[in-house]
Amino acid sequence: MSYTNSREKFEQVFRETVVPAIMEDVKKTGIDQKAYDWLEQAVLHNTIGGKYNRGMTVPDSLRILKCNTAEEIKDADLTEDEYKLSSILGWCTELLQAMFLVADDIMDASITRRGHPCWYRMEGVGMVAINDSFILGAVIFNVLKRFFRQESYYVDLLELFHETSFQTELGQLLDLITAPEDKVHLDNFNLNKYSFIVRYKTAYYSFYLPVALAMYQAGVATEQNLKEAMTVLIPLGEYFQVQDDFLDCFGVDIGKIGTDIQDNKCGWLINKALEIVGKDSEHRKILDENYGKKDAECEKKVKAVYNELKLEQIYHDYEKAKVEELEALIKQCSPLNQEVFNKFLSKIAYRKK
Ligand code: GPP
Ligand code: MG
Ligand code: MG
Ligand code: MG
Repeated sequence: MSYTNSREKFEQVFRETVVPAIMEDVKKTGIDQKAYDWLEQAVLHNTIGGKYNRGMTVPDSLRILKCNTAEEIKDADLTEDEYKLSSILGWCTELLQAMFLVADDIMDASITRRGHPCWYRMEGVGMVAINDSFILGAVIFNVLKRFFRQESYYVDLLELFHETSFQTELGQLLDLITAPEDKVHLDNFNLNKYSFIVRYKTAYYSFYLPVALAMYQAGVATEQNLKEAMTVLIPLGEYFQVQDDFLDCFGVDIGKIGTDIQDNKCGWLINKALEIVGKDSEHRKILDENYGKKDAECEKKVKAVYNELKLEQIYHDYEKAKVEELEALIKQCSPLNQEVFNKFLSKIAYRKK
């Protein structure tokens, strides 16, 4: 069988293997049917329907990393078992993402996600979503135990999920306290702080994690390989979050409604705008008066400044330069890693959603 990976095939592993495993552990506790059904809904609502860029990267990367040379890649295949196991690791990254998104949408007061109401805004859910977020995180470790307990790299997987969660939570902390409600002070923002926030809240879990998982499964997680992964994937993740920040304001049909301006976020657009307008200008005054206000009219005024500053064009220029920079960085890596990183870059370069 020649290797194919598709959303459908990847989802099938979830529905047929991962969800039943999760639910079997829940059933064993003897919890009542209503809670059982609730959890199944919480799991499905918050995992199915995404792009699966993170999750599908695990099998895609394993297929490459199994090879000895770059020439072997085009004919390389995964056995059914390898595909299934790596997809399970992929689903663990998707579950981690689900845990973060459920909580993030509450913290960011978001309305929709993936074209549906955010979980906490679903009928009858509300703040139970906080506990559901914890459970989405906890079941990762049940799944790892069930399918990877006997592997030599089991402890590495546990440590990786723990460390990555910690990094993401630190990033989220800085993201939140740099954006206090009703205390707008744009001098608090700068690109250094921005870079810390996005590396920690997004890059580690979205980019380093799935590739590092594949390296462990392939048995190639040497210090050198993990270091190369870090060197490329953290900047790649930074680029991804810049895209997310751009789309928050300028995206069309992205399945979620942007909240960054009203939420007073230290995002890429406001940082760029501040850089351009200087400390003492008419534009700066408008930004000071309207950024971070829970008011659609104020949000419009900020967007009008962004348009006058031609931030859309500045973003497109940034994006082109960034992709070239990442390609150059990737060229310095070992041949197989180059293939892994290029594949990941190609999934997100110039994305519109
Ligand atoms: C993306 O930020 C970062 C996360 C979703 C990590 C959240 C971390 C926690 C510890 C809860 P974002 O708010 O810009 O994402 P989105 O635009 O998808 O809401
Ligand atoms: Mg958010
Ligand atoms: Mg957020
Ligand atoms: Mg965002």
